[in-house]
Amino acid sequence: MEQMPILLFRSLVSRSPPSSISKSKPRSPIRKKAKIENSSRGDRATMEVLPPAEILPTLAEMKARTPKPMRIAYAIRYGRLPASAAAGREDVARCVAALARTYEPDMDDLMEFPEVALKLQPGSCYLRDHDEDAHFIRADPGVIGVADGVGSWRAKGVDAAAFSRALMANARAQVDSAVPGTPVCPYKLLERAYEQTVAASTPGSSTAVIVSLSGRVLRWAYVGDSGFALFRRGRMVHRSQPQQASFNCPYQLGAWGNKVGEAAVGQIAVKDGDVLVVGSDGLFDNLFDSAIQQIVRMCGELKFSPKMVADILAGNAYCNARSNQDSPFSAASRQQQGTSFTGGKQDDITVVVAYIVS
Ligand SMILES: [Mn+2]
Repeated sequence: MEQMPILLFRSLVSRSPPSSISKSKPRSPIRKKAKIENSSRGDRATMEVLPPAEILPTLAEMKARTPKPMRIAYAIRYGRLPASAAAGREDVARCVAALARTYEPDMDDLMEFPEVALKLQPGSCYLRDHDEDAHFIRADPGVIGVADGVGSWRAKGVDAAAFSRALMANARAQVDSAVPGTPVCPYKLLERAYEQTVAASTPGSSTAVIVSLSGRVLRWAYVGDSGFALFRRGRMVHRSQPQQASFNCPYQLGAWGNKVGEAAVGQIAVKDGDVLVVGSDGLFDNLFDSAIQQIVRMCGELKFSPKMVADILAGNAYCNARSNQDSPFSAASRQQQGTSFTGGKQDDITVVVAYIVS
């Protein structure tokens, strides 16, 4: 059976609201090492992961805004209630049907270039672990950047956040000093920001993604596993493919790292109503694409703001990182190195969600 993102499940299906979880009896702190060592024994199956305090208001609002028939429908879909719970409830049956609906992206739309310019309506959530991610958002002229400082510098006594922060600060400053109305080329922006960051002898290294919207075209440049996904009518229509040298070792920008010339670049025509999700690997290593899509779809149906979507995505990634559920990280490790652990990757989680609107 399809797995429901933990927080959605708890928030919508359980009787107690998420905010009451923190009132339950105290639990021992969860450490990453212990998690990986114990995970194969399955003894964390009933472990409860507390949602991060930052997103509790969003979870409470999500619960308040989700109609009861829809909550029952989710409980049926994910096996918490029998299908018979919809008997005689036309409202519940309608919600069950809505959840089962298949969304077909209209691929012809990808080639369409109508005249009206679109803009970004953004919101973000940053849940810190070592606080080495950095990001910036400029709704006008429509630029989003996310960078993730490579943590292994920490062991060498280097500030692992230095490169990601300087890279994003330099990129943001470039955007802010540009002549208004000038379209932003993500590759050139990343290149200049990188050159400035290296010229200042900034230590460390970082993965990075920059996306820009001008007119009706979304453009991108990225190095490593900071990435993005684009959704149309509830369906993922594009997803960046992480660049990595080996398992858990992404391409990275730095004085001695990969160069901007190795960046993946591209563009895609977008439509009014599309949803863009940009994030660090703290998001993409902890939530499968299917779960991200499910959350984007549900939040769209409930008319949530981009900020709420970002909170819910980040909150689910946070809980998955600390759970014993399989994750893209554990699945990739199994595939690439034959390991058997399940669970996610405890990490900084940066999520920027932007609605593309006219
Ligand atoms: Mn990371």
